[in-house]
Amino acid sequence: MLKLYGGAKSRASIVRWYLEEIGLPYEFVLLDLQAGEHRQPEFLKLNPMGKVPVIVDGDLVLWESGAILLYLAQTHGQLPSDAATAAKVYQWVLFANSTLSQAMFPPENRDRQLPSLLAGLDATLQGNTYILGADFSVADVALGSILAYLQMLFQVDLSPYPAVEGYTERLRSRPAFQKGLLGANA
Ligand SMILES: N[C@@H](CCC(=O)N[C@@H](CS)C(=O)NCC(=O)O)C(=O)O
Repeated sequence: MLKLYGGAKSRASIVRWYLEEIGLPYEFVLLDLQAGEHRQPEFLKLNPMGKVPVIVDGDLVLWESGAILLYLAQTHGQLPSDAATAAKVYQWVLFANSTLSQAMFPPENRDRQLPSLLAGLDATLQGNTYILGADFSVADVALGSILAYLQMLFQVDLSPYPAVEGYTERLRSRPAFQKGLLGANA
């Protein structure tokens, strides 16, 4: 069975959300990050960077939540076969994990960068149910997780961006979001 290593309130919850979406059984290995379990030699053999999440799937050891999401999507038939359409999925996963994530910290980034990013997202989401259009995809997990963190951790007010706010509410109502992103140790 696939093993997912994470900490309480860590980005492992992003992967848990997607595992719940695709219905793949997994074992969650909870590390005590406060106690530094992720810096112990045994864990550094899995991820020399000393970060969670990490998955172990058979012989594959993989870290970086975005890479894990894309691997799971590909191995579960959830990535478009056409390269140009798949590239749009990569675009949004990378945007969430780099550009949008970097706008969360430090606080001055939130002031400087978030308004234009949220305005761009709002324009994209107008008339769309999900970020790529009508269908939910792994890109929504990557993006929706960071938007949820912005609300939960930093109380970012999304009301000036009604399409983004509606999108986060749609994602929040999904059972897999509730279980993966908000459930035990999420
Ligand atoms: N870009 C990485 C970020 C990983 C990351 O920073 N994880 C945090 C937990 S949310 C961590 O392991 N922190 C422990 C540390 O840096 O000591 C990803 O998305 O997987």
